[in-house]
Amino acid sequence: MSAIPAVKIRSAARAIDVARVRADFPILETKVNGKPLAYLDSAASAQMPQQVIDRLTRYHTSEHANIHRGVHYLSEKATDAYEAARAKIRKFINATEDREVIFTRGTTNAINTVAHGFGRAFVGKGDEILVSHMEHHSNIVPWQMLCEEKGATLKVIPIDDLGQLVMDEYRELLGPRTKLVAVAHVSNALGTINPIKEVIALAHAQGIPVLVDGAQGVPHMKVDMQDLDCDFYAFSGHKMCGPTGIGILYGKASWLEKMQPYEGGGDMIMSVSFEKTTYNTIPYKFEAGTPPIAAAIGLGAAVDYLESIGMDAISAHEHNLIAYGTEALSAIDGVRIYGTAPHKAAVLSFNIEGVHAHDVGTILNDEGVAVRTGHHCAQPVMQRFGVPATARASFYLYNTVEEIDQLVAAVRRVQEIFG
Ligand code: C6P
Repeated sequence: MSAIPAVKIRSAARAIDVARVRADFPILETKVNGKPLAYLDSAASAQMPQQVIDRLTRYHTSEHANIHRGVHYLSEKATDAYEAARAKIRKFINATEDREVIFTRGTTNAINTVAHGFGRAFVGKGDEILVSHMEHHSNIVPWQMLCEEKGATLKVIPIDDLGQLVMDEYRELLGPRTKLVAVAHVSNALGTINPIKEVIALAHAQGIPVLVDGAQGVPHMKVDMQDLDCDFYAFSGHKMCGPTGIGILYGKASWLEKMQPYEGGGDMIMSVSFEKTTYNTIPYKFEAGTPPIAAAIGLGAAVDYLESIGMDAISAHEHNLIAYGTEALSAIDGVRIYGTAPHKAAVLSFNIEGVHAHDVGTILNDEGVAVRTGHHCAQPVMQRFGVPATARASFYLYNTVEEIDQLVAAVRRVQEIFG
């Protein structure tokens, strides 16, 4: 039994039957050092349910061929499955049209596609790109590279001590030189859920487009492209129960039409001669070469799976876990939590006084608890809070209060060892 009673489900969403969900994830039966695995690292990569693994197997055993290239049976089957996955994802994020959904290798590749395609066309000397202090490196470095190339400037929206965007400063930073705002929906290092709709509306009021890094958003909450009205939204399959090597760039068709392709090669062309090449229509203009077909189909299956559980139910479950985990870890002397915004996703970044985060991670692993340690590819966040690294526990639909108890016991064990 757990020491602290579970926090009440905050919404009317139906509760998750966690035992049933866990039965879909055979990997969660893993034992580490003879102890049950508590997998608390889904912000890095979530696990795949058997339904997704089975879909991948079915593709590989009975549907595999290259797509958009052959008229033969298997090629048509693979093409249909690939395009059906695109349509599922379109519906899942409520984009207007399938052609606004581009398959990429992941969030990083999606953001680079915009930095290259949008940046080359619309950013020039003296222009500004606005990011926030809580961004993942994938939403900093591509813009830095672009600014260097174009003689533009990268501006940074500050964050406060709770890990929230300072919205007044954001308003001040927006101006006639701002060509794009690029902000995370949810911080991977702090868990803060940003007021992304307001961020977008404020930029749009000045005619500035917005890219949302949704790597930690889509897996955990219902997102609606038409409601958010963002211009671009990027996310990764492997953080939402799908395979690695696949991600999505959502873009408004009006922008995608005007952007240059990121890579040249097969499938992104309409015609090629030595004199001139013309490009394919969207989304294919941005899908050069043979894409990760199996992974795209697997991501479609992951969307089916998440929908079968219900995104509201997943958010409510995670809310319970973060509330429970925050209370439990805060109660331990010598533990400091980073990211204490009231509106948070299921990410708990912490340090134990006098112990390096890597040592924490190693001892937690001895106790069967998997967390990520380090700077979480968000070094500016670490600098903001004056630490080199943190240990980060992150929760998903299959995690339990008992696993958080296992984390808490393991944290106490670290303190005993270093005591
Ligand atoms: N964050 C984490 O442990 P890729 O690697 O392209 O699938 O996703 C990059 C990325 C971009 N933005 C955010 C907010 C992210 O969290 C990530 C990935 C992982 O936090 C691995 S570094």
